[in-house]
Amino acid sequence: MNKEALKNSINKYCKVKYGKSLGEAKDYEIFNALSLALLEEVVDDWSETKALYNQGKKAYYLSAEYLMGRALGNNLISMGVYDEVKEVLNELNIDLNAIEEIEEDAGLGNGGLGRLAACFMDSGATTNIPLQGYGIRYSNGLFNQKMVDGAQMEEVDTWLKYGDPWSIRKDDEAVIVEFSDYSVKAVPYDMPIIAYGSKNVNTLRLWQSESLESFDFDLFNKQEYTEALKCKNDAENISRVLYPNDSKEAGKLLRLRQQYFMVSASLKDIIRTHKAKFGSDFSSFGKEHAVQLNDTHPVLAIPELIRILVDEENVKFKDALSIAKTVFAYTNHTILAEALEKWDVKLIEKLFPRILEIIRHIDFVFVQELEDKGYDKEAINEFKIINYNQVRMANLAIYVGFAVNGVAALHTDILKDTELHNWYELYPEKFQNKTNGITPRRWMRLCNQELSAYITELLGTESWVNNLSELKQLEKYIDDEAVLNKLMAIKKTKKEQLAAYIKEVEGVELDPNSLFDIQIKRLHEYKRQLLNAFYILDLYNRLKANPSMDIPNVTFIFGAKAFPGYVRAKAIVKFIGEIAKKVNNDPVIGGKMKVIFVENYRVSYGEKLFPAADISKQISTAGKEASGTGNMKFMMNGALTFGTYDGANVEIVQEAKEENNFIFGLRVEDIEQIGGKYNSKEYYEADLSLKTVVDALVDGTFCDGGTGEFQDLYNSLVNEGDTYFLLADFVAFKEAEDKVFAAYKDQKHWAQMSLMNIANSGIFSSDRTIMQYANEIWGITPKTVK
Ligand code: 26V
Repeated sequence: MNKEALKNSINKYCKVKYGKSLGEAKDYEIFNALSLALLEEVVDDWSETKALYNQGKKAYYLSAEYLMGRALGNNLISMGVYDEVKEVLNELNIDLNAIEEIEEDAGLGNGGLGRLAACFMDSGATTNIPLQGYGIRYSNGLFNQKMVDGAQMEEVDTWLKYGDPWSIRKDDEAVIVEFSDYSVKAVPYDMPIIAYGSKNVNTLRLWQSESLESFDFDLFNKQEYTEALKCKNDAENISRVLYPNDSKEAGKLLRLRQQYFMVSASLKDIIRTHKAKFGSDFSSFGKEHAVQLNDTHPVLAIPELIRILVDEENVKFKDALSIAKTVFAYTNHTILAEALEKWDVKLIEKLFPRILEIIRHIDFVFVQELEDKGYDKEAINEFKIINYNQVRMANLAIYVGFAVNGVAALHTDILKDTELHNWYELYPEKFQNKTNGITPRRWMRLCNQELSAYITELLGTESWVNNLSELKQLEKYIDDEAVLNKLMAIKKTKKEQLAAYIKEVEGVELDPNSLFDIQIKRLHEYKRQLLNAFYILDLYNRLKANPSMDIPNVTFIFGAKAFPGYVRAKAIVKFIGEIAKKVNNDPVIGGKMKVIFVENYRVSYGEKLFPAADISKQISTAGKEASGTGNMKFMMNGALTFGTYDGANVEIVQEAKEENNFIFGLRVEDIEQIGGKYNSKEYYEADLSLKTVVDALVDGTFCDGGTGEFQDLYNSLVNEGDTYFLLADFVAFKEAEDKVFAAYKDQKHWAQMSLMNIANSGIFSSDRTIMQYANEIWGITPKTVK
């Protein structure tokens, strides 16, 4: 990269966009000018990549969520110019770090499923796979979380407020999406996904919904201004927010509209590229295109493809269904019943009656197939796509999809053995496992530059960044004191950096010499943040009773957003806030332990938290966490897993060995065995320390502001069966924590355990995952731009 040319380019964009010299520009203006200057460097490679990919089979990832986070730092790493650009900016008296921090996160997702999609985009580019992402360009991403007196409040996210320099709007490729009541324009915004180590630039195409006309001229002229703008508002609402509240019918309809909007626009786009190459010959469609359905949200793509083929391209229904059966593959991301989508037939009929007709037709054919195979009526009811006037989206996906995958070995086993057992018996050949992964560019190379530099020094090359299994070579330093000391020194640096950031944004002082124990993830009962909270409260009680108790200083950090309508999740946030207040303000504790719930946990906050952790808390009820990916981010950065035998934790300890982690609690088979016989009250009554912390919900120790929320939490555990086995796992949790404290005393051994985790994290690179999708599902090979 030519430094002078880059300086000129930044200056130029600053001038033409803001009419200012660089010296006068605000940080966000510099961010935009710099981003445009960098984009300019990749656009030619981007065009070349598109042309190259158009020559063969392509895969498309359809996802309602992309939790991209910030683009600038990541793109600098991928382009291999981070240090150079830092120098250039230094020479201009600009601090790159401050410019990075001004960027808003693109938070177009909720949690793991959306972040996985973002990691897959990165890995698809880096492994040179012809993979394109499709999604929705929500103008407001996931809400911003404000903590008001320990309780969560939601504020609208305005990620576009400083502009969106990394997207290119493609007006000439807009398509029209039709609903029964009106039609809208889907306008694509393309984001470059820049490969690390090659010239490939992949595309994430996000659709924005706009009105066909800007307003109704007649109505405006009649001075009926609100009515005149109705069509514009209706259209723009479709891509306004992620998961609109669906407690009423209007919200449900909006969600359904969003899903159809996304899949209809994407399929029209795919068909347009197909026709440009093959005209109206669709016989090779499945050889040219593979569509991965990220959970059930994009499953309407199936009837939409059939609709287009039958109604617009003169293909017979039977042939269209056969084509669809070669195109779609479905990933299941959860076994929680509440997340398995079902849509009322009435709603589908209201918005797109033809789609309902097609779904009915598919179901009819499916039932015939089952009858031919000799299934009886009862068995057929289990499989049917439409049942009790609801369309079961997963059933549609599994019947038409040619592959179905879970996201970790245990999760796939559970799908095969229990949740989808009947489907597995019907179509054993469709089922596959694809254990999740994370991109080492963002989750190591960018967010932990100190550790990355040191690994490169030890291995003598940076090739580990896109060949992560090379980390295994680090095992040879297991007894090397200098290496172990350096690893601990780097961890300390990351803890100091986090502490400084938390001091700045939260106003809370943390001790970087204490053990950092971190639980960051969506707030959900099955993830059991409440169990962690109970443990912390119990530790506090013990420390109060015995202030000279022999434990290392410890800092418990939480980060989580609770879904706005999820009352219990919000109550848990409040409860943790109450505990934090009590513990942090108690002079007897004197800094031995501290609790903090950080505000507005998101991708960019995660980049500061993961590298600073000593302990990674992964304590979901066995069988409930499909995979988890935060667990992998912690591991790669040298934290030890404190967790249950669940999701990818199982594979983490398989790789890094159980003795280098802290595994506790009931396993899937234990829970199956206990089954309906579980009596949480027995556990509650059997252990006084447990009873004391559970009672704290209701005995006046803490205040829920008179809402009764804490009483409801209490009831869920003591009187309503404790669905997630918190009380049953409490004692095992405590014992495992004792082992953590004992182990932390031996810093050398701790460093060895940490090294083992880093060295064995290679398999959790999403490069490995995406290559498995390409080889084993899509039948696609890499294509590298020369
Ligand atoms: C989402 C929501 C959002 C609204 C409130 C209720 C609710 C309940 C469940 C879900 C889960 C949606 C699916 C999901 O995000 N699954 C996650 O996918 C990750 C990537 O495969 C995986 O690592 C996580 O274990 C899994 O929970």
